[in-house]
Amino acid sequence: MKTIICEMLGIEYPIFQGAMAWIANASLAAAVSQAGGLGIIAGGTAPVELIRDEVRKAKEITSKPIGVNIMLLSPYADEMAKMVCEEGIKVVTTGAGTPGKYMDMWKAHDIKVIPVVPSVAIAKRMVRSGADAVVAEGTEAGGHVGELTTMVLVPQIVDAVDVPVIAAGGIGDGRGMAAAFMLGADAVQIGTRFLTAYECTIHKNYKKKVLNAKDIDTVVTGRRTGHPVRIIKNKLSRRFAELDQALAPLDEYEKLGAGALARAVLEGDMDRGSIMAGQIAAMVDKEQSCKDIIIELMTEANTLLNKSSN
Ligand code: TUI
Repeated sequence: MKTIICEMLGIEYPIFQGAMAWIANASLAAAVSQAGGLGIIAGGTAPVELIRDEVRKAKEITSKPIGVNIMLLSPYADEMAKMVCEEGIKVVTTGAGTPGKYMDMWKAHDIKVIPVVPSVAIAKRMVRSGADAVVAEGTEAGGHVGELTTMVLVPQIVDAVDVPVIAAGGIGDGRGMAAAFMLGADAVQIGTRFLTAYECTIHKNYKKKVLNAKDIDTVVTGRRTGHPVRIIKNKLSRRFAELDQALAPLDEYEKLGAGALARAVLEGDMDRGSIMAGQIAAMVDKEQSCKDIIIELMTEANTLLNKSSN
């Protein structure tokens, strides 16, 4: 299943690994790239030298293409934007904002720019400013999310822009992948399924939470702040709900959320930590290598798509 995205990026399979902040490091991204997908190192809100190290480590593990995601709310976004040029990265995805001001610099370094977008209007704006493709991310995804579902968002963006579209949010197996292709996507981006990969180095408590999650176990917190975030329900999500109820000042959300993702990922604090995961967590029930995940996805999706074309 070679698509226009495979050709554009020089990858074997049309599967991106979602750039999960504090989670998508050299170990995970290199394993996905080595298996033929596109591994993406997440910049998140980490200092730039930490991410530069991850990029260098990943390049020691694999010579295949590796992407970097720049989270545009990060205080280090400007430095991160320069770092990808210095390190010879050829694919950049962006999240939580518009990367227009970096576009000329990235183009001059022959970098393919693929913003993640939650709506048609933002997708069009990204393409006007020079995006090579867009990731259409539905609200089923984990982390910072928009309002629209993948089912609704992907076909509308496919119709609205003339660049390849990568579908994200709620895709965790070959059925979801095949469905995304039916909606017109040229690739998929998958985050949550990779949380339980052997090469994913998050705390074992985090993996257990994902493995045990049921269908209604995620919730979107902080809608009032303008930065809604999907996490697995826990004490922290209930505290956020209390702030909603009390119409608390918005800086209280910030205080509660500060450092919470790192607490979950690194310390395994499942009460006060922010356990970001998509709705698909309920369907993740085993630990596997990235290679096995990708083979399973491709086999299932190919079988379904072949059946539908007969
Ligand atoms: O970025 C994500 N997901 C994320 S980022 C993250 S880390 C974080 N840290 C602190 C605060 C918030 C998050 C965890 N998960 N997904 C991609 C995404 N991008 N979803 C939505 C958007 C988006 C939203 C608005 C992209 C562009 C946009 O443009 C607004 C504008 O008008 O510029």
